[in-house]
Amino acid sequence: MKLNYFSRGFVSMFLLLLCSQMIFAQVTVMNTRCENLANPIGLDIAAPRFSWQLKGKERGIQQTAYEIEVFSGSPKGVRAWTSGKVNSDSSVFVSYKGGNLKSGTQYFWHVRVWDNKGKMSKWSEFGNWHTGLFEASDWKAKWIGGAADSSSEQPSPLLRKEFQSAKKVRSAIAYITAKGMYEAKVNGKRVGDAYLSPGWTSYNKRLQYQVYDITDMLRQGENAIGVTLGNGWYRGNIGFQGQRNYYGKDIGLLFQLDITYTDGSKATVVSDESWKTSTGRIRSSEIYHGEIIDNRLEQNGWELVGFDDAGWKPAISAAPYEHALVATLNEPIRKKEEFKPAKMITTPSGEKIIDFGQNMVGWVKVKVRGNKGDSIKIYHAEILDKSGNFYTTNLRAARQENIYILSGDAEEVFEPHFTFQGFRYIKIEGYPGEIKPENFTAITLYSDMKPTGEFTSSNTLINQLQHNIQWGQRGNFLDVPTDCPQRDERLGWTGDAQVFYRTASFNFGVNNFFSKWLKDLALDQLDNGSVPFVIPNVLGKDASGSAGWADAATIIPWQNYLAYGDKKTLLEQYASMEKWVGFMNTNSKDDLWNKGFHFGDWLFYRPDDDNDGRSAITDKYLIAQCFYANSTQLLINAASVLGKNTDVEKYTALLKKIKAAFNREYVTQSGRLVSSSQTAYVLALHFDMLPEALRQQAADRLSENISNYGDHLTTGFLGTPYLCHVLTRFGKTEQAFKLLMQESYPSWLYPVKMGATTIWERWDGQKPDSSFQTPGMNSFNHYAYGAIGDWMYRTIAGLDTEEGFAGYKKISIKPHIGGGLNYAKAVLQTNYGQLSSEWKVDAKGTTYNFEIPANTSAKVYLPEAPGDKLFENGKPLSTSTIKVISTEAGRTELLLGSGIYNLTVIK
Ligand code: RAM
Repeated sequence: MKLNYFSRGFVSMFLLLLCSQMIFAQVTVMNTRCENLANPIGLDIAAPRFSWQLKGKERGIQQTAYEIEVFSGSPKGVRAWTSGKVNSDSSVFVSYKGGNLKSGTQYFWHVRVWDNKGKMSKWSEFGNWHTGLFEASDWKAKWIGGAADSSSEQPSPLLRKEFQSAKKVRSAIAYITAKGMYEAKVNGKRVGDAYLSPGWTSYNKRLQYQVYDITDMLRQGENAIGVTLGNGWYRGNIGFQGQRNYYGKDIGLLFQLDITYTDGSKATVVSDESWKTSTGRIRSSEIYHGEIIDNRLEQNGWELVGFDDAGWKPAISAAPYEHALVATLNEPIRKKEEFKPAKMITTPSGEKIIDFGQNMVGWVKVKVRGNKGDSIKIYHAEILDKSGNFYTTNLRAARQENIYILSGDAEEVFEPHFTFQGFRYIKIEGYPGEIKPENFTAITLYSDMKPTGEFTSSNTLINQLQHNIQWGQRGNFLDVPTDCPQRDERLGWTGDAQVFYRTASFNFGVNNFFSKWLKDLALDQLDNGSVPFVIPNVLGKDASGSAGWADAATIIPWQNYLAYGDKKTLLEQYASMEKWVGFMNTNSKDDLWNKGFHFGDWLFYRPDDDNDGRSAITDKYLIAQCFYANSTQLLINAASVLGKNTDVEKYTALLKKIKAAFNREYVTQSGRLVSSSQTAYVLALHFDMLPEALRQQAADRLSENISNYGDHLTTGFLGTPYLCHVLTRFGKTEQAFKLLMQESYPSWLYPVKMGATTIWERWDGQKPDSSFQTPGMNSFNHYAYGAIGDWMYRTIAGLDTEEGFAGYKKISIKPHIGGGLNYAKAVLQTNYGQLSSEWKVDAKGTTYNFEIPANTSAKVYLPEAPGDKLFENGKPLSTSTIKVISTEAGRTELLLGSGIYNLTVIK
């Protein structure tokens, strides 16, 4: 047959199409990240790790090989590395293995993969990262300080510099940090969208700098830089004993701008004594106490070219920073949600109040018109008292008030810079004219972690609880995990962080946030291995070593490994983990750690009318021994993942002795614990302290204890996170559901019923008669008890990483139906992609919907009996390709490859 020209063309096109279909797999590579971030700027990691996700329509997609290419300067630049085709199913945390990376350089990378059908994907889109400054000698800038005046107010120094940018700019990269806090402007525009920079690290050990691409902000010719400094954590009041200047008396700036012109020539603008300084409108700023802004003192145009700075002084040359300058690893603090007033209230005592409807962390932007010298005061509170008046006693010494003084020029807009407030309500004083809702906007500020998890159910109270948990995390993940955001505390309490870690890792991407904080933990750890109560440690070395707090050193790195498969952080923390176990070991006698100060099961149930001995007191040394064992176990786990076999042996032998000592000291022959509290049984069971034969009876005692309290929990910070997990493990999920659904105090839903919008520090922060718990310790935004979120995700929805496989490479889905719910769903953005589990119950039966990301597989355990009728997409399961691993009474185990599944069970 002869083909004419047209049909020949058609056929070859068709063949080409067919070929490309054969060559290119159905999979696409997407969501590429470098060190968990999309196109990060300022990484000082010598071998950054790449991650990507596979997407495709088919089920059961697995990666069999990958290839990565890295170029410097541009996607068409010099090739810095090619991995070649590597046979591997790794798509998360694949390390760069090329030559040494250069300082201050942008690198571009892409990746392609081969799937389990032998097909190759297209190259991904290019991702990039910009390296930080690897060597101290890369810094040409000098530390400078600003104007100070003798007033006790400590006004914010302003620093300015004009410079020429002679030619057309190809790139302009600014490296900035401060002792204190900074806000930088170039030609009057704010540099970047991060707040409270440079964030908080253990400043007496290391300080993070930030990197900004400001190419678009420069003009050919004259340019101006203006930087404002604030006290911040560095020298402001921090800690609850009124202390100041913890890290030093002087704040300062380090600024370096590296310009590359289009002709390839370079110029650098640095902070030095040629800069000028003065003060302006920010008269005082303090983290706890708020900010005072006096617009009458604004130096108009000071951050612009041509400003007359004749009256300004030369910047003071400041002492260089003596410790490590490091690039920023975690997401910066950014402005997030905005809230308009929900209600305007005049209280019984006549106060003018705005209710924003949500307890949050950030500040309020205020618009106003008035006369020169008018002064507005904005006070912040989390809650109203019994009579409906503004309540601030629980803030202790923290004033959290912003004072704005008007210049009288047209409309003025105020918002603070170097402070933050924990609040739902504001009280306004001195506002000229009518207080109108449109002039007040609440803005939240927190570390810009990626939202990764959602849990929803058919119960609105539980949904509100989940909302409160997430809002507790938003407000308190402010560069460090703080205990609370409002009173004179706001510190990185280690205990709180460890109890909440697992829940946190469901709700948001916290891998970088915690990797950064753990570095400070290791640095602040004492030489004897003890771990401070708070990180960064501002309470002194004696404030350390409490069981359940110091164990953040072992618990968080391990759980971070489980949640993300992050072996590098585990390896980096290993020495710190070992040191902490070493501390407990050194302080033990006959393998019993029963020395030192411990917070114990902090804020456990202790009713006011406690004359019937019902306080749920747990022996603090019993607790300590449990955590000693747990930390040792986690050290063994880490050692085994990291291939440290001698350590595995050494610590396994130690663990045996720790448990034996526990049983000698705290357990009767029949298995009763010396403290018959819920927490005692929970810890003993969760950490496998008891011999196998004594476990079930202990679980029964726990269960009986709960029933004796009328299905109420009595646990504090340390028992609460594991309580429901232990009940589930010992076949008592129904009782765990009862605790979760309990609406009367003490319970998770009691605060919800009382109108909470965040998690409270205490089970009864506000009593049923609306009176308050003791004001010295009564935060309404304290995430610790939000640790129940972990059980909701892992047990109700049943989402977990399979034991022995970290980071959801292999998944376990084990839903639990109960609590009167007829619907529950959890979604988690894993490193591999979206994972979800949903169940619905109705009269006909149960429906399950699952989504399993590509390059993973999931073992699904359905609580159904073999006799039940199982369907996939309406067809009997037996006719589908789904592999049934096993069936036994009350359980069917399936193996699912990636894809979307709909399973129904007809009763
Ligand atoms: C409180 C903190 C924190 C707790 C410690 C023991 O002051 O708020 O929540 O961990 O004490």
